[in-house]
Amino acid sequence: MKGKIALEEAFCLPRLEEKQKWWASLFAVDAEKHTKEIVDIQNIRIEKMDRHGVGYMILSYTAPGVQDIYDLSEANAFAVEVNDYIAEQIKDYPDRLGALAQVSSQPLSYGFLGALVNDTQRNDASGDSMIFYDDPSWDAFWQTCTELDVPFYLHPRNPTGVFMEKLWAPRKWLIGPPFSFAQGVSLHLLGMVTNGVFDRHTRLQVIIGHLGEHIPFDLWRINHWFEDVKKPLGLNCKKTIRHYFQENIWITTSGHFSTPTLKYCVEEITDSRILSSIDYPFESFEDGSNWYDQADLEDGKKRRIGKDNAAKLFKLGNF
Ligand code: GRE
Repeated sequence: MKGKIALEEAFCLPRLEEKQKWWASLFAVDAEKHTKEIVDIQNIRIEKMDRHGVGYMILSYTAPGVQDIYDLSEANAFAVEVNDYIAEQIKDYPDRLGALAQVSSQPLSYGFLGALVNDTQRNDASGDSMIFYDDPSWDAFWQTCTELDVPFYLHPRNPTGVFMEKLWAPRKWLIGPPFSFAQGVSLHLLGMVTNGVFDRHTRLQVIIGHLGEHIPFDLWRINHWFEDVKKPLGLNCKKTIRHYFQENIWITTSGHFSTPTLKYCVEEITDSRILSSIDYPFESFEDGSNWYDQADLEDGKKRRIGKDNAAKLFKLGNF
């Protein structure tokens, strides 16, 4: 399929290449290749886009990014540096490359298409304390997102502090994509649902990757327990979990290239809330694109998930 739009696609600042090499060594079989790909914006990436029919790519800064910096002025400075850098890198490719802003407390600027946050914000040096965005103190931020009418991508990050030590370190092979990433993001997103963020900000649009970070597979059970038990006990979010998945939440195919699983998600949450993505360079560009191109999916659905939904959500025009 030509003109696909991909939107969970990472880059890293070249000055942090060494740090990225270390990070890649934790996750990537070929850390050298991974590092080359993640610091590249205009060469390897665009060549792969041309080869695999990706018309437009929305880039975001790799995890944990700003969310790992607990000093506010340092966090602000890093967000500004990243945003300045990517704005400059993409400015000559308006038809091919867009970006999501890194945010700390600076306003969204540069015509970014939305913002991406890597799960919880570290709130101290130890990593024991973290900030979730389901607290009413973040209402002004959500209001800004809805006023600007831009979506917010809730991306995973690595566990920190005592949580890393007690829960994950003894089970280290579950850290990251096999399990901990989905656990972190699904806790955070369901916290936003149950703590009323989408009731206070009814137009807010939040995207989660990896075919919904396990939540779609539990929709029936979550819905049953919310509606039949937790609401009678006091849970007071106004709509059902299924409603929020129709009105506020989007999922992407990033890093989850399974046709039966995608079809299941289409059945549960419809093709109008799903966006194709790769998760490059954590996953291979070739695997993600070839899988999507060959997936046994009706043409209209393939087109909507492959590009039309993203073009509309990000106001990109026709692809
Ligand atoms: C990511 O998307 O940020 C990511 C990592 C490490 C491994 C896989 C992955 O940071 O998808």
